[in-house]
Amino acid sequence: MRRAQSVFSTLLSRNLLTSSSAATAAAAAAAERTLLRPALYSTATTSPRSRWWSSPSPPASFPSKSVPVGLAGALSFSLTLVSAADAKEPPSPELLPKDVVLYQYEACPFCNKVKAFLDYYDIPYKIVEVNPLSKKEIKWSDYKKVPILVVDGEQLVDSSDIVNKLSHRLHPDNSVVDEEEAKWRSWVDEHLVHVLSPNIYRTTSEALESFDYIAKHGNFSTTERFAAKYAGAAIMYIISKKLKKKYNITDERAALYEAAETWTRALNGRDFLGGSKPNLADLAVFGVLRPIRYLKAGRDMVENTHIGEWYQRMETAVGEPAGIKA
Ligand SMILES: N[C@@H](CCC(=O)N[C@@H](CS)C(=O)NCC(=O)O)C(=O)O
Repeated sequence: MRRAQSVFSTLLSRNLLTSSSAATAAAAAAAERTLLRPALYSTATTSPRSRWWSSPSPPASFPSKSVPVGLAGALSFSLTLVSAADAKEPPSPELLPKDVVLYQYEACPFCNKVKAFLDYYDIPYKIVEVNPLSKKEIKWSDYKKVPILVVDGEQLVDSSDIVNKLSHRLHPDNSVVDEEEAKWRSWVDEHLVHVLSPNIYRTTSEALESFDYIAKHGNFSTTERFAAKYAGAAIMYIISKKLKKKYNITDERAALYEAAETWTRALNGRDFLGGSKPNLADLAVFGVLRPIRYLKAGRDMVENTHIGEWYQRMETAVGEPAGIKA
């Protein structure tokens, strides 16, 4: 990865930074550090549940999920809502943390994994969008990545560890390790996340689509925003080809479809891997896929595999991202 980064730094400085403006150079630095991660999009659908805090609307620039029309469609949609509402697991109020702050990049798959957990369990949280260039919002921490979750003043880092700790807090009596759940959570961190970048930066237009979202929703100054979109898309288009090699991916779309089908097969006819309710593996897969769902890669994935029904059940069960901008 380091070699890929330096290659791209060089390429960028030779070919793209003709004006060598500070903002574009800063965007290049950001691309090296941050934009190696998938450009992600948190989407939303109408939640059947009431929320403690109001939810943000989905970005207008993104196509929203289509809802089936007609009697059969309406019926199946209502049934989905009913079963998803049943799937909800509200924790007892005395176990809920009082103050939760998520330091994140909107586009980060690991951050979205944590958000899927918080949203599913209706844990109210505030969001601090970190500027990937200056990272000034997390200067107070020794940890230089996101997500960072501050729970009642305690710093938690690393998405899977964060979820483990929160889950233990909500279910203190549950010490049994579910091996199937653990296996698929590892699969998300070790396989699924690596398939994402090569897909969302696969072509120049897909890279631009991804960075259009990142530039709009990331914490950038106006000048950084413009530079981030075009320099970031160019860099990531090239880096994604390196990532393909690094993770031995020959056809990125085939790898994405294969991952989606592998997950669907793992469900083995169940609504969720957890059975009638999502477990931590369902939340992890959903969390990392959520930002790409309405990008071209995610649309292609749903059109060409069997993952769509599970994804829709998860959207309904988890509900809208409910974080409040701090
Ligand atoms: N294993 C960590 C990975 C976190 C991570 O790599 N986050 C990326 C953003 S998606 C990051 O902060 N990279 C450092 C940077 O942006 O400088 C987790 O699961 O939380």
